[in-house]
Amino acid sequence: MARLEILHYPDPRLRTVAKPIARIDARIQQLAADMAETMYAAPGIGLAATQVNVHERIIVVDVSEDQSDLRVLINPSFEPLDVQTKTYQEGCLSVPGVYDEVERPDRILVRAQGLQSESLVFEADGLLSVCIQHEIDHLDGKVFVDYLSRLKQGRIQTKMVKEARQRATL
Ligand code: GNR
Ligand code: NI
Repeated sequence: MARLEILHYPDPRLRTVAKPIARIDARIQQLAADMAETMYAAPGIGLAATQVNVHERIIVVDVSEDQSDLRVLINPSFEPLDVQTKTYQEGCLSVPGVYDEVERPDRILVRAQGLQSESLVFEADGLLSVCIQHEIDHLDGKVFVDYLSRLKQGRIQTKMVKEARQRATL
C-alpha cells in the first residue's frame, strides 16, 4: 500500500482525458488500493486516478461516515434518470480550501466494472450522485471550478498559485 501525491489545480495534467481500462489485472488492483488509502488519508469521499497523475478510467468513492462503503468503479459512466437537478456545495482535494455551489442532475444511473471485471449497474442520488459525477468529470479532464464564473476561476487560480509558491519557499 502507498499514499499517492495529489495534483493541485491549475496543474495542466488535471486536463488529461483518461483512457479506458482494457484489462483489470494486479496492477489495477494495486492502483485501486493505493487510491483508497490516499482518499481515506486526505480525508476525502472520492478520488479519480487523474488526480494522482494516472490517466486511466478508475475512481474510488466512499460517502459513508465510517469508511464502510468503498466503491471501486472502473470505466464508469452515468445517465440522468430525470430532469431534476440539485445544487451542492462541492470541494475537491485538487483545489484545497475552495468550496462552491455546483448544480448537477440528482438521480443518475451508474454503469461501471468492478475489480473482478463484473458489471455494476446501480442508481444513485444525493451525495453519492454528486461525488460520482465529480469524479467522472476528473477522468474527462474537468474540475468543479470549471462550472463557476470566470471571475471566481481567476481568483481561485491566483490563490492556488500563491499557495504553491509559499509551499515551495518554506
Ligand atoms: O472529498 C471530497 N468531497 C466532496 C464534497 C462535495 C462534492 C464533491 C466532493 S469530492 C471530494 C474529493 C475529490 O476531490 N474528488 O475528486
Ligand atoms: Ni475532486
